[in-house]
Amino acid sequence: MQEGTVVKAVGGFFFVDTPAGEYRCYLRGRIKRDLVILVGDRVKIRPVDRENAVIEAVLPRRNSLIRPPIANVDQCIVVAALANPSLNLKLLDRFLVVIQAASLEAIICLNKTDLVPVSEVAPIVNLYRQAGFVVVPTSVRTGAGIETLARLLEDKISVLAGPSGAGKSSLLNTIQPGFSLEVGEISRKLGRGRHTTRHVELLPLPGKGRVADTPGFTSLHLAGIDRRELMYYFPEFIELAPDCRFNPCLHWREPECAVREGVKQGKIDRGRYKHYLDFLQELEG
Ligand SMILES: Nc1nc2c(ncn2[C@@H]2O[C@H](COP(=O)(O)OP(=O)(O)O)[C@@H](O)[C@H]2O)c(=O)[nH]1
Ligand SMILES: [Mg+2]
Ligand SMILES: [Zn+2]
Repeated sequence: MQEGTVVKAVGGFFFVDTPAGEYRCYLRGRIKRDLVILVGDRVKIRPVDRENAVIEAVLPRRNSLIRPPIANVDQCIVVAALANPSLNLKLLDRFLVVIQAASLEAIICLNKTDLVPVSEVAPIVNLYRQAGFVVVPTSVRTGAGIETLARLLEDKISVLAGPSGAGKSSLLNTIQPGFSLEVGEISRKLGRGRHTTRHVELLPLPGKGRVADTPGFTSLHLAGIDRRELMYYFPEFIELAPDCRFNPCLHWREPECAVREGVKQGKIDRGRYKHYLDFLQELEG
């Protein structure tokens, strides 16, 4: 038996990447009924010949996403353009919440640095680094940051998220020219058109990493997140929260709240805190 990762599911077959190469696999009738196999699943296979194999077992998942349907994702890279389309920090913060709520590591890629002066890039990079995130400023035009981004994708299963036009496809094409993903393509409307049946595939990157070929987190509803849980997706709050007078503290109107104090003292960014309150209110209904 061999262990591998399901990288594609097409027409009842599962393509499984193993140290001995890729196999086209099918499911044994016995386990077919009670198993839903997702791209990203780790499976045990029994080769029939050098190209075909039978899936004997599916290993427990670390996590799974619904849209796109994919298991065992290590991280999600939020790609936000610094300009064109203009940077929307509330939308970025919303992406960060939704990604962390799905138990994924969130990494921020600030793309199109070529379109804004350096003096405008640094404050945003610092803001999010101080909040506790890994931030990579990139430009497909100048090549800045591309190697750093490529290194972050090594050996990992990643999905890219972020608004349409931010440069997700361009970045992947630069890292792996073989992809030839369409650039400047209008975002696909889910639930309509011929793309709805489009399969998910984990594309191979240089350095053994893989990336989902569809943008992740197209739905950014906060629904399902507990209001008391929201604060954990603002990593910069965590350090200060133990000093709040109340426990638990929503860091909203409670007296002697260390997080609010941190905002006043400039330890926590006012904009981030505002977005936290906005999301908290959104979760009230
Ligand atoms: N100036 C500039 N334009 C970029 C950069 N990256 C992507 N673009 C352009 O932005 C547009 C949208 O890119 P695309 O990769 O399709 O974005 P996606 O919707 O996130 O996949 C295209 O016209 C790209 O050529 C960059 O770093 N700098
Ligand atoms: Mg694209
Ligand atoms: Zn508090």
